[in-house]
Amino acid sequence: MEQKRVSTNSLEIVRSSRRHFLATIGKGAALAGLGIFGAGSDAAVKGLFGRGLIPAAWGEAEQNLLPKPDMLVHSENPFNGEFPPHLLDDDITPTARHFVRNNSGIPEHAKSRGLHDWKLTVDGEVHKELSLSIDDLTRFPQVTMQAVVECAGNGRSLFTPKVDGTPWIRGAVGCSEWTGVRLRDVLKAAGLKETAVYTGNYGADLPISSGEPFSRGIPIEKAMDEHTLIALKMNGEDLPAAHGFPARLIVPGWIGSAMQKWLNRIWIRDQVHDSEKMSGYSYRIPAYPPAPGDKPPENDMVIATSGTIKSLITKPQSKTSVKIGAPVKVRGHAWAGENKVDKVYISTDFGIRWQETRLIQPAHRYAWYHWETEIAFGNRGYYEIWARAFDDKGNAQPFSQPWNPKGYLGNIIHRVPVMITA
Ligand SMILES: Nc1nc2c(c(=O)[nH]1)N[C@H]1C(S)=C(S)[C@@H](COP(=O)(O)O)O[C@H]1N2
Ligand SMILES: [Mo]
Repeated sequence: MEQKRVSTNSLEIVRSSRRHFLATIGKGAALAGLGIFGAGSDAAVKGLFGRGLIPAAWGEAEQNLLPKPDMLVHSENPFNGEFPPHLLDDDITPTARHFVRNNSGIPEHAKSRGLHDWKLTVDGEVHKELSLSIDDLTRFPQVTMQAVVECAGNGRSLFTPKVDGTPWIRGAVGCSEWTGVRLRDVLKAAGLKETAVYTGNYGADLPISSGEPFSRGIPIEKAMDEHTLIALKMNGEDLPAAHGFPARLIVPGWIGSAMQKWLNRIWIRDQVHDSEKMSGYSYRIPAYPPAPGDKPPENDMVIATSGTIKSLITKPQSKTSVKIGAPVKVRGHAWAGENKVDKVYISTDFGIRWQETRLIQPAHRYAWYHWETEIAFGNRGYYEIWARAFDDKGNAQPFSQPWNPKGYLGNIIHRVPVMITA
């Protein structure tokens, strides 16, 4: 089940996370004043946290530390936290800025980085059962690629009527660089039987209360796709504890829950994986749009796979003040699940007129597209910058989105308020 929120007030969350952070790291001087919504903190943000800069306190020794500096913490156990859009401006998301989404606790061996008894088992519909150590895995060809990881519940708090579950705003998404081995190379080594249709992925994290451990799966075709990885590194370093040390799946274009962390078993199934998290309302969406608030019968729910067309405005920061006529750089990212981003438009007059932005092609098919433009405002007052992305299949972000019982795959347009002064 999705975890209950610990607080309903995001400012409260920020304060408590910051207090925790200052207490834990004790390097408050360098990082104080970076209140996520704080007016006047922008200069500090730019100085210390400019594009590509990693907070000083987030060195190698602190890679396992949570919360990450300036994270909006939704819950501590299990740990769930995200960043506001203006802190996601980097082209490649630094580990220090990547959201963390856990259904249960982080395994002890991941925290202590113990590898001695770690093994990845591949069993089920295979000719040869495998039990691989990290050394075994590093003998397969290593691949590095940027890939968007996004929680299916990103944007959940923007659904009306409200839905249960971690109230992600817009920051449960990142595009880091992942290094590891192709899942298909490992599956080829095991030799898939003709009966293989789906993977059942398992990790070392145990449920906090009762129920099955978190486990999901992917169809064999996606498992055999050259872009699907067993990742061992994130941004060039061994995976941090929170992100699945020592190994996790990266299933590009698909919802984050497909990307099992602390991976220790891949069970090849002769049917669609039927774990708890593949059933009922878990990571499943209605086959048709229900009336808002209506829960369709379970039989009408289908497994969520690819992400949707989305964009994020990372500059300017929400509530920035600008002078009439002053140039404003607007930029951000866009991504489209299995599809390609075609265009990103922005509007500064509440959606009446739209202007196309410069779209920068991604480093890799499943990496973030970046987009940018420059605007100026001719009048004073409260305005909003709206962004709307289109994919190559004619899909676009909606102004008002269809509802679903768990608030998955929300992609309503992003609106950033700005104050224009004389
Ligand atoms: N073992 C395990 N893997 C997991 C999860 C989990 O709770 N346990 N959460 C999943 C979900 S729902 C998401 S969105 C991604 C989040 O990855 P991240 O924490 O590295 O951002 O991990 C996925 N893999
Ligand atoms: Mo997720």
